[in-house]
Amino acid sequence: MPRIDIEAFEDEFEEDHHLLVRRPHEMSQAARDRIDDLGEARVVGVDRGRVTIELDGDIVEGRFAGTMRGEKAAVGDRVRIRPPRHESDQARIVEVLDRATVLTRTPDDTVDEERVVVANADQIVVVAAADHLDAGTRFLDRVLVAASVGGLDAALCVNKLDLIDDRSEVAEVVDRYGSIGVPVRLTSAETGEGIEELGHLLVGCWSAFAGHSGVGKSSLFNRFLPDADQAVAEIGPRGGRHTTVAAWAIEAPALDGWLVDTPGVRSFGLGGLAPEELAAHFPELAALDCHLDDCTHTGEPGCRLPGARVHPDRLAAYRRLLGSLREGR
Ligand SMILES: Nc1nc2c(ncn2[C@@H]2O[C@H](COP(=O)(O)OP(=O)(O)OP(=O)(O)O)[C@@H](O)[C@H]2O)c(=O)[nH]1
Ligand SMILES: [Mg+2]
Ligand SMILES: [Zn+2]
Repeated sequence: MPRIDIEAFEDEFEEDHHLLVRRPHEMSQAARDRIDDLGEARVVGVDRGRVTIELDGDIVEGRFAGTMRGEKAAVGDRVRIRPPRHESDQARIVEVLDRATVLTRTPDDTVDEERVVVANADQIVVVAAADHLDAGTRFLDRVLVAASVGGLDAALCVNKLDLIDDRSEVAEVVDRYGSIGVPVRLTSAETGEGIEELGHLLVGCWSAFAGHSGVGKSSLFNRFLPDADQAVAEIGPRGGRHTTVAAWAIEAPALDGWLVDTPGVRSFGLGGLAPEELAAHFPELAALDCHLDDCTHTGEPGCRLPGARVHPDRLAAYRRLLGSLREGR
């Protein structure tokens, strides 16, 4: 693999140079012939204007038709396609179809320019490192909101279990998120512990991995796809190197499903959300059935929060996010 200046990507990988980890094949004649019949494909990689699509088992390159200028597609998008005009040309994408689910983030909470992380995924698996659990759960609290907004399921995978001796903090996290219906899996991509249990969660659907850089997303991905060869970092003492630079979807026949590896991001902004909408995406707050209209559960007289059983860390997360979204107004 060529050496790339990873620091240059920072958090802005979408706008920067991309490295496709797997190049599409030349389009086979069979694929060309099928475009007319099928007319529909799924986006598995995006590199600026170039889009890689899966067409009934073939991975081919597509491009937007002239009429689509400015339109963006994300990994997971279903697109309507037309055959290439010339021998050397690519399949032409003429329409991005409506999304069943969408996971979006903003660079931070103060801007509302949303970027699509993945479209049409069934679930998002947040990967957290066992030796950086607090950072991981803070990331998870944000993704849970974004997943609720976008209609996906969410799960937590605590990875790098081999690096910790005392698992009491992990057990507490399992309880905290289990009680709000979030499946939690405990793994080590290094030793293989828990990989089978994680696999059960991934069977039969499109799952995307998300999380901070260096938590082990690509390493887990590779556990299910031994040939995928996703770049894995050697993390330096300062950590936080972005090794995966573009989202990529690959079929995992062993799981009868698809996996999407995404680059680590520093922050998962929720700037597209109005502060007053936030509580509806915290299931334990929505379940309060607070009869006050638009209650933000921050001391309103008659609010049902006092006396209710909400985990203090989740309540703190809610208040922190609410504060940050209000500041962004
Ligand atoms: N000890 C230990 N190391 C792990 C484990 N999983 C991954 N690693 C190591 O952690 C480093 C980062 O792993 P990656 O899989 O590249 O992490 P990533 O989340 O894909 O990172 P980005 O692509 O930058 O977002 C590599 O050196 C891996 O070998 C694990 O379970 N235990
Ligand atoms: Mg990676
Ligand atoms: Zn209330």
